[in-house]
Amino acid sequence: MYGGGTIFESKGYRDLSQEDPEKLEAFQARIDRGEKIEPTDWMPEMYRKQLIRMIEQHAHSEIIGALPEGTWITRAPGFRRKLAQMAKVQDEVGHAQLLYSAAETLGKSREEMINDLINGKSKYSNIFNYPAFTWADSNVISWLVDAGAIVNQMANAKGSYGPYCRALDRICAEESFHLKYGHDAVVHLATGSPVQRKMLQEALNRWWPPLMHFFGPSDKISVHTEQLMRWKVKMATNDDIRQQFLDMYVPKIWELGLTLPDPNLKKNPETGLWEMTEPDWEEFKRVINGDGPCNKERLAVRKAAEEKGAWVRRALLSPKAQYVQPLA
Ligand code: FAQ
Repeated sequence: MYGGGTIFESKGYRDLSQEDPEKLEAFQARIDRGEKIEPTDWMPEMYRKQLIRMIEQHAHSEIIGALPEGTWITRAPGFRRKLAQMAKVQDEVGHAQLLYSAAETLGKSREEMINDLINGKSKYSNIFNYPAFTWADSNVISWLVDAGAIVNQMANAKGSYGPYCRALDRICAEESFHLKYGHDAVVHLATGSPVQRKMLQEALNRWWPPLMHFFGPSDKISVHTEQLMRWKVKMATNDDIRQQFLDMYVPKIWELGLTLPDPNLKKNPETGLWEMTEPDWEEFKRVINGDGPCNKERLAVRKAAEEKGAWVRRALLSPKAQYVQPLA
């Protein structure tokens, strides 16, 4: 609840009234026993619908997430950093491939998913709607956005839907390299010249509020968490994951002599929980609904890529393509 009500809609995702109660009970029992659900198994329509929503949003986040760092490939300082940046961006797009394949097992085609992204019907992570003005912005994404993604994905990789969990296992292995790359780049700036330190501090100040949004709305106003936890699609609540992230990374940020732009951020020694200024959920809602600083630009780039690549897809799907011999 938020000021007396949730600011998000459940959009009928909780309606199980059409399901056979016996089947529902047997399904829940499988989940409670820790079994994996596979694509051909019986599942409630809402479980399918929720998974498509979540995996699809995750896939979109990976391809859109490649854009802010992608713009820094040509401007990365030095050949070594350019190579690493390029490899990271390529990995993110590969993660989208894995995730789209996992979502397809639930019955939604990749074409439909991409169309829903381009038309603004599907969401993707709030955080990629902010600009990466400097090289330090790109480094903060590589370190802290990847760190946040890993905390979320490590938890959900132990969830109930087989294809999603297997994709997450592979993604986490690669993300751990990204994290090391991002940390190395941040340490380089933090231990560099005063100008580099200033650039880094300013980037951190810019990215902190969207990073606190990144883990999703607080448990008091999240609409899907309760059902998704029961079905073990989410293995921890949004607040739990945010707390885990703060616990792991705030000390590391402070160790580098950097500050965070929240005067209320501190760990309560009695509860063991981090206290912070309540994120601005109205801004979050605006951004995820299309009105952030870069939403239009991000979708325009995706749309252009889709249009430019149409001839490749047409050629590959053409009946004549099957006669083309692969190169030896
Ligand atoms: N951004 O009821 P809840 C990455 C929406 S991967 C946008 O709490 P839920 C890798 C939510 O969809 C990053 N929208 O929702 C990388 C819902 O709206 P809807 C992506 C958000 O699903 C790194 C409404 O708010 N990771 O970064 C966000 O239970 C570097 C109510 O929220 C994943 O997608 C948000 N942050 O919990 C790439 C992980 N949060 O759909 C490049 C999988 C919430 O009803 C560079 N997803 N909303 O219209 C999840 O774990 C969950 O979906 C949450 C949200 C935790 C994101």
